[in-house]
Amino acid sequence: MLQFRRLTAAAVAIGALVWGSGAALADGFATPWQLGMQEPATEVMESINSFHNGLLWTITFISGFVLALLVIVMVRFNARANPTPSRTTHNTLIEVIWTVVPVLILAVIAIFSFKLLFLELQIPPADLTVKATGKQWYWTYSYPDNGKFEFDSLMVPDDKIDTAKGQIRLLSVDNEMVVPVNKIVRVETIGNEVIHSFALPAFGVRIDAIPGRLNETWFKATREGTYYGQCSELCGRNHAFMPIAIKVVSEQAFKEWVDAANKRPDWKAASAERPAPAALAQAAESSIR
Ligand SMILES: [Cu+2]
Repeated sequence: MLQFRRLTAAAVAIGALVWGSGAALADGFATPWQLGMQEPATEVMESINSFHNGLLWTITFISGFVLALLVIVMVRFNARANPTPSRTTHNTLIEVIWTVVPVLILAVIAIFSFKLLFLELQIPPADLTVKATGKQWYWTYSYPDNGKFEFDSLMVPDDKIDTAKGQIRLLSVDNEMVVPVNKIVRVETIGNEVIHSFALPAFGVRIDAIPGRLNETWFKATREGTYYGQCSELCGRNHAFMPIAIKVVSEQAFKEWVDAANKRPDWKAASAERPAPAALAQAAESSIR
């Protein structure tokens, strides 16, 4: 009995630890011992989260129910406990039930699933558009409705990372994509030479960036902060070193940032005229170690 109590206490302690670290989730990136998904920062991600949790309860209940039936069969109807088995082979009512009930469960899941798909794929009228071009191996962001500037976003290499400034290894970049809070942002993605994938877990966004084909998605961030994602399509040697960082700021701060961006001659130049980022090869090299 004492043993059992000790075990329970240990389980509760571990649970509290995991739960506690889960509650203290950092915004925008994964943390060690994190349980569950990242803290949602858009309505879409909140819906994905609740759909995921609902499915988890459903499959847990179904698995528990099937397990319980199996245990009952093994205990009550084994050869020793039940030496003369029943000769029953069909029971129409039960057969109808075990066909219809799973169909109903799947239909209910489908309703919620389609609702979520429509929410993700029907792009509402956007307040601004940002084009994200996946390149080997960094992202270029263009702002067509805010003065047509564009810039490259490169990962901060290990030897330049400044944790005092809150930079995160393998996630922080030199120039973040900046967007205003509570505004609908349409993201257009395209690949420059191979397929990349623009993914941001806290926003519930993941869309391929394919050469020669413009894809689009959207998000509306409901909280200010910096959110991180990674290229999610194997795109070559430095696939792991082209993170996506999105800074969500107030509308006023966004306007100021746009004004400053429009004054940078290097950001006004078209990508063909811009020199390829020289730091890139070196940055990737130092991170691979
Ligand atoms: Cu990539």
